[in-house]
Amino acid sequence: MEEPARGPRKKTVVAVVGGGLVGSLNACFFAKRGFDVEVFEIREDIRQAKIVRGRSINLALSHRGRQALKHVGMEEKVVSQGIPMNARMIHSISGKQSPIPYGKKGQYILSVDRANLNKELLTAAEAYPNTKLNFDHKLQDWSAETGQMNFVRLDGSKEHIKADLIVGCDGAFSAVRKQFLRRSRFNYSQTYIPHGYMELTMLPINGEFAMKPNYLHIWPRNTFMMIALPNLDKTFTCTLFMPFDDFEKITTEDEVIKFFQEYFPDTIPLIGVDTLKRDYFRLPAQAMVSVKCSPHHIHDKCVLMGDAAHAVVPFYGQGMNAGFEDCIVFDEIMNQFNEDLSAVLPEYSRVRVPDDHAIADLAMYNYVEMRAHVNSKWFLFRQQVDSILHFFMPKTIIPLYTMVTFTRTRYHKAVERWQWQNKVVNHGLLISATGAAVGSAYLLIKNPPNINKLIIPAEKMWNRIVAFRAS
Ligand code: FAD
Ligand code: EGU
Repeated sequence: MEEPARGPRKKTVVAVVGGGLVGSLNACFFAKRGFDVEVFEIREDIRQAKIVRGRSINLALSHRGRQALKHVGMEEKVVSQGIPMNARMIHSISGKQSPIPYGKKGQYILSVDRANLNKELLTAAEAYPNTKLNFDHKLQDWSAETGQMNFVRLDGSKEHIKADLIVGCDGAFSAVRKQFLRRSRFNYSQTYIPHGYMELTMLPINGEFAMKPNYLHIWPRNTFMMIALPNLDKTFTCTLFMPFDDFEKITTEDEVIKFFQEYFPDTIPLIGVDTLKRDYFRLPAQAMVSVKCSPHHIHDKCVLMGDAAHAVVPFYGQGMNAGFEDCIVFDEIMNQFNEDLSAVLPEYSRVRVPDDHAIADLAMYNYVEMRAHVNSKWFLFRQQVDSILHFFMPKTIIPLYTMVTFTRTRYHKAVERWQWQNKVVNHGLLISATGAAVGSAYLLIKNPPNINKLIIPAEKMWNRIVAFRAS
């Protein structure tokens, strides 16, 4: 890499491995600081490719992600291409729809198109004169000693490239991370959950959205769940979450329809019987993995961000948001330590690991919670309890999803606060229950009931038992 005559610039070369959501955003952050940035991405340029295959089609963008986009001047552009979702819409089996707002008026999350967001970020990164995008570059391995990376291209050729800093943004199955695994005192855990997911498209009906657009539609059915997010082209992308075992039990078109008739009957006319039969078998269900590791860096040479550092299950809508926030946190520490990488990288791990672990745990916790007993009634009930408590004690009780989704409260602080709130609430309940018990005891002593009226005659009791056994 020759140094072109382009005025004063730093010698430090930053290699961003992975040109996905976090990699392309991170390239902007490093380019803005004036580093020489090289992005290496295994795929072809998605802005030219005709078919983009990838993971989920749309995503929920919330406060943390927006703040990161704002740092590189991309917030407005991305927001203008997103669809606000002001509330969830809970669909019960009977087809009843109940909205639950995310917060006050004007508090909303955004449904954004993954491919479009990625394209915009690549274009933004490329606009910096000190950034170069290298597509069709697959990282094979690299050396922590020399900083040399080995790439393979589609034509089989190899390239060996050196960088001062390697930023691993290559996703949940990170090749950059592989080198971490060989080192002593590196912690690593990965868990596949028994659920898979499948995406189904709900087309517009008479040129209009098939359901209300400004909602995150949810069909909670204990072990099954479906979620739908709106797209700009007036379609919805429905994501069905279900244990792999159950996906495998459905093998014929008729079984698909039967399954939907039983659990998601209101969606059949909206998706359409034929579309449903076709889409269900188009792609097999996809797996979901949770990855935690620490530290997130090696010396002053390499740092992991985004899914490469913390793949989380999607049950909080935070994977991308957390990855985007990684970029802000790193940037803040760069300011604090004057871009001295030997100080910045350890500090980044120290500060960020607890938060990345916290969001991975929260997402997993919510997965377990949802599949255990969350049907539409329970979901409505829980959210209502939260908002009632918040209404009466707005300074004391803040719902967990609010802290996670609408603030930049550090994830691990949000968890601590949530646990504290639960204690306060349980304590409150205990006091009320004790009060109620003491109160009733007092009233009973004051007005003793007629014992004879309380004892149920044996014959009546027998009738009850028979009735119970028959039911
Ligand atoms: P990726 O998006 O995986 O990008 C990694 C990039 O690296 C890719 O472009 C890949 O081609 C490239 N790469 C991989 N290996 C190499 C290599 N060896 N050499 C070179 N390049 C390589 N998050 C949210 O915030 N909100 C949501 O609503 C949401 N919903 C989700 C729903 C589902 C079903 C799933 C599965 C995830 C969801 N997420 C959501 C999470 C989100 O998709 C991820 O957190 C996000 O994509 C992570 O971005 P990333 O750039 O770190 O990784
Ligand atoms: C899952 C898959 C509702 C997109 C968690 C809420 C999600 C998303 C929720 C997917 C749920 C679950 C929250 C948001 C969001 C809710 C949240 C989950 C977007 C606790 C495209 N989750 N998701 N919680 O509160 O905080 O609405 O695939 F069903 S956005 Cl599982 Cl806020």
